[in-house]
Amino acid sequence: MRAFDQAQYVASIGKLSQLPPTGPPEIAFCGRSNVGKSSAINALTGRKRLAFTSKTPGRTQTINFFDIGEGLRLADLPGYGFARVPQAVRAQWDRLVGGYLSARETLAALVVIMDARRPFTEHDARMLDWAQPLGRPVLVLLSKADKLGKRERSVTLAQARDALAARGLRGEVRLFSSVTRESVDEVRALIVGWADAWNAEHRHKKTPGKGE
Ligand SMILES: Nc1nc2c(ncn2[C@@H]2O[C@H](COP(=O)(O)OP(=O)(O)OP(=O)(O)O)[C@@H](O)[C@H]2O)c(=O)[nH]1
Ligand SMILES: [Mg+2]
Repeated sequence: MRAFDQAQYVASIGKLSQLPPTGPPEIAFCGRSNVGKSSAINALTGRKRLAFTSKTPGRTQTINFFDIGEGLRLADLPGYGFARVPQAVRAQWDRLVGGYLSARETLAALVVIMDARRPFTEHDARMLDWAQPLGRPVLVLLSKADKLGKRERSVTLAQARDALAARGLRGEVRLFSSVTRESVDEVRALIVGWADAWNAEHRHKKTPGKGE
């Protein structure tokens, strides 16, 4: 297993023109504001404050990149669906996140994080409709699963799997908690699998001497 605990901050970008050069396959973490994207990255890397978290929705406004060794990069995306955000900020989100997701050649997979207590909101559905044509594997994490009771857990999980299949998305669903670290090991393994698959598929396509 790759060294998640040796994750390194790479860059924060507020404009597409600032994107770091493509390198390792990237796994993008998207989801509504305050759903726990940055907390999930911290849980996966075993670090408290690698990605900044906050009780105030809309904390992450930039795309933040973190390298896990040489063959994997995580991208923490700004959240969507926060009602009190002015229209100009929303337009900026569309440009930045939409532009990144649709054009980044090294995007290997998407992690779409939803609140396990209120999954598949209208905004989440739009995000998945967005993701579908990208053709990348999708992992839906039902976050804050520590807040669910036993019965709610199985119902939520089954409903989420159905919702994903109904949209024709290739992917996985897991209950997740940054607090109890539920599913952390499994999610690490899924991410590494997608990054390795991406590396295996793209490495042999490289033309020697031309770089990437
Ligand atoms: N109980 C519980 N709380 C969580 C969990 N994950 C995150 N939180 C809390 O939810 C709040 C938001 O977490 P963040 O990780 O900052 O959320 P985010 O999705 O990155 O938010 P934005 O950057 O604003 O889009 C914080 O108060 C976290 O402590 C979890 O698994 N369980
Ligand atoms: Mg965040």
